[in-house]
Amino acid sequence: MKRILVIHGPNLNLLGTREPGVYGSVTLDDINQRLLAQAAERGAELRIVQSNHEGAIIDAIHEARGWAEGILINPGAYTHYSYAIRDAIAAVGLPAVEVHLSNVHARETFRHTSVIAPVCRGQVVGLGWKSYALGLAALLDE
Ligand code: CA2
Repeated sequence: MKRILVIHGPNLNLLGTREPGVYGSVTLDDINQRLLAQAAERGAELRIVQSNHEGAIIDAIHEARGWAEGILINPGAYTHYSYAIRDAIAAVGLPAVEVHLSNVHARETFRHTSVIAPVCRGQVVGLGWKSYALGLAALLDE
C-alpha cells in the first residue's frame, strides 16, 4: 500500500471563505475528501496536514520518514522563500510534488519563483483542486 503525506501550507484553511475569484469556491475539506476518495480507489493511505507555521510543516516532513513514500505539498506563500522547507524535503529524500491552485506564473512577479520546485519531482499549477488530484496521481504512479 502506498502512503502519501499531503501538506497544505499557510492560509489554505481559509479556502472557500474568501477570494473565490482567485482560489475558487471549494473548501479545504472538499479537496481533502476528493483526495481521500482518489487514494482509496488506488488502495493508498493519506496523512493530511494543514499548518500556518513553517516549523510545523518541517516537523511533518521529518515525521514522514519511515511512514510515507511520497509528499504532496502546497507550500502556500512559503513556496517563494522558504529554504528551510526546501532543505527538509531534500533531507528526507522522498519524492515530492508541488501543487498550486492558482497559476502562480500569471500573478505577481514574486510568485513566479519557487525555491521548493528544484527539490520536487514536478509541479502542477493553475488547475484549482485538480492540481492536487494530478499531483497525487503522479505520486501514486511512482
Ligand atoms: O495558488 C496556490 O495554491 C498558492 O499556493 C496559494 C497561496 C499563495 O501565497 C501562493 O502564491 C499560491 C496563498 C493561499 C491563500 O489562501 C487563501 C484562501 C482563501 C482566502 C485567502 C487566502
